[in-house]
Amino acid sequence: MLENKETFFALSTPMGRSATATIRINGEKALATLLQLSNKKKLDIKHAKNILVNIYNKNNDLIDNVVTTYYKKPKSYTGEDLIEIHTHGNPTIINTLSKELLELGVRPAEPGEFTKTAYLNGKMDLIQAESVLLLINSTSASGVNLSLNNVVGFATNELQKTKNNLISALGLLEYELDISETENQTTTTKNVHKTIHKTVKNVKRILSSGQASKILTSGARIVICGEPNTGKSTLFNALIKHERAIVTDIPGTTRDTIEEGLILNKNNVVLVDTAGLRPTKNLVEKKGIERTKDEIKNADIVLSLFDFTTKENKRKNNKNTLYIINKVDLLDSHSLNKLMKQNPGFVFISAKEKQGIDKLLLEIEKCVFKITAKNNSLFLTSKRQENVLFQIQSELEPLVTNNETNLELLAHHTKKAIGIFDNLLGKTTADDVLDSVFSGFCVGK
Ligand SMILES: Nc1nc2c(ncn2[C@@H]2O[C@H](COP(=O)(O)OP(=O)(O)OP(=O)(O)O)[C@@H](O)[C@H]2O)c(=O)[nH]1
Ligand SMILES: [Mg+2]
Repeated sequence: MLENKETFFALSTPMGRSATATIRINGEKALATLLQLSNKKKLDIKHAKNILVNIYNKNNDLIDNVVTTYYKKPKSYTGEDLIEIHTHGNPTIINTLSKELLELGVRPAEPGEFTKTAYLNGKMDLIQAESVLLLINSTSASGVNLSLNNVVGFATNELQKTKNNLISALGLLEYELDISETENQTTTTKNVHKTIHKTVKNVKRILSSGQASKILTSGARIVICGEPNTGKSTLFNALIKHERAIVTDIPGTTRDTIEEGLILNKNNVVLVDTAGLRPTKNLVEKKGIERTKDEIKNADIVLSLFDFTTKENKRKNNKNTLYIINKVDLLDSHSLNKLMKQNPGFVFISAKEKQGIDKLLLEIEKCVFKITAKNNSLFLTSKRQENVLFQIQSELEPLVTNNETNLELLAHHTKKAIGIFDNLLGKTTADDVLDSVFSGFCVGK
């Protein structure tokens, strides 16, 4: 087992006033450090059991009366000796204890170092480690559930199964290459193709769950777009329920994108107001419009807004776009009925008078459900995982689409794909990849 010779510590709970705060100390000197802090030669402390002790600074002044838990290696989160000190949640106590730990030669942890140590000691694979980060940052109950599933190894097991199938296929190929008999070759190729086909299908399914995963953990990105003056900012303000965006009757009022996180019905979302789309020579407006276009590309759901005077409402059949006609308060019921007949599938609202907003919220909810509901089994949790899965797909897919029969080529690409799977689970991962994974963590996890 890999061992970190250095002992490090971090505050694992947010800094501030609270009933308790937790400082974790990890490494070979963790227990010795606790003895020093408590001024004792020996403590009656057992794995995963709490004890109550007084801790002191080097001048023998009492720092606090604390509950402490000892996790003996290798049964701890990190796989190394780990001590948790639960102090009273006062910043002065935390600062004094931190200062004392530094004096005792315990260094501060880097972001994600506890989880990175757990990974390096084989306590979890990279997918589980990444899911810990997501678990902390998830903004909804479903996001927490899916991250938790991955932390306990749900995704890992599924991926391991897929990798094992490829290993069996490679076994068949290598056996065939050694004793090559033409008749068997056809059966082998058929079986190998079947496995590769299944793997590609599985990889594509996992890839398609990426958007659902992002929505459940970070919230859907909902972008309001349309021509200037259609009432985008008015709708934005109506949905967030305060006057955040500037509204005027001058077309081209909104120049930059404005976003705000909120809960729409039960869904966590990030709502984005954008600059109106129109041809322009104005440099500032042009830049704003470029941003609008980027936002539309990155959106999970687009709210495409028109006002009823727009001559021809060209309705492109874009995925996850809701088409809305605004300012219906200016119409009499006869004209509104006519407009509704002419534009089936549109949502009709008055952002100013807050009419039709409930119906719009319902449509947004349906849209979120459509994207997230069909993907309830396995979830991607990072861009890194997505990139690696794309690599596996591009290694294997051509073999089935080209109906590749050359056994050596089949073996070569299958072997490569197996190697990439190891990358995904983090069994063979370059240091820079690890750094980028763990730098996103908070200190103390
Ligand atoms: N009658 C009526 N007027 C509205 C409604 N929604 C917006 N308006 C008016 O339309 C004008 C433009 O509204 P904004 O919300 O600034 O429009 P926008 O789409 O954000 O415009 P840009 O930022 O310039 O692209 C303002 O005078 C609003 O008061 C509505 O539902 N009914
Ligand atoms: Mg605006």
